[in-house]
Amino acid sequence: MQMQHNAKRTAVCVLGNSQQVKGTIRFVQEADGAPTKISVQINGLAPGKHGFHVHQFGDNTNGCVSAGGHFNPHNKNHGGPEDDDRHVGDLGNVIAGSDGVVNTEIVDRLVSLAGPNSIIGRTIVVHADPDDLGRGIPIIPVCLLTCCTGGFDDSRTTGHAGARLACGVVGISQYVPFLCIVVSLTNLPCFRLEEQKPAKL
Ligand SMILES: [Cu+2]
Ligand SMILES: [Zn+2]
Repeated sequence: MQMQHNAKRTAVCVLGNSQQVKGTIRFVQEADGAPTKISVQINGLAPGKHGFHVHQFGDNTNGCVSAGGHFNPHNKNHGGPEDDDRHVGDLGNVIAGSDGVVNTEIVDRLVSLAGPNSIIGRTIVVHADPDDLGRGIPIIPVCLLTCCTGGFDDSRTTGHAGARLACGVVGISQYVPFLCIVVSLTNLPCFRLEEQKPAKL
């Protein structure tokens, strides 16, 4: 079957740099400027929320640390995915079930696979702790009791999401129909709906 040329782009990230935490993240963007669909499969996490970001560099030479800070091409503060004031890389949290597995889909309006917001060649990081979405700043600016602050000085830069548990670089991929991803989770044979053709770059 001949696919019509369109601007659909796809990418994949294999999470590694960790003994326990593994995962695969797939990205599909139907056209330039369209939201990006992100299917996230991770296992080996502690149950609960984990900060989930795109970091600036695709450099994992020193593990996840060398990936730098959050991908922030427009010089904004850290925030949540729905905020206007956010890093492009701010994808919020993923939530692991009691089995330590994340299996979810995120649709993000800023993350792109081309142009200034492109995350190709950058690093996805999953963190040990929840991302506070930039809201951990104390309401009372001067607070003498440490117990009443509830805020952290890195809330507006990192979301106070703690250690980098696992990471991987986002690379250009061939298009895999979503049905195939779903079917592959069931370990049944996957019948491709159409021939894989690399997107024209
Ligand atoms: Cu991060
Ligand atoms: Zn951020």
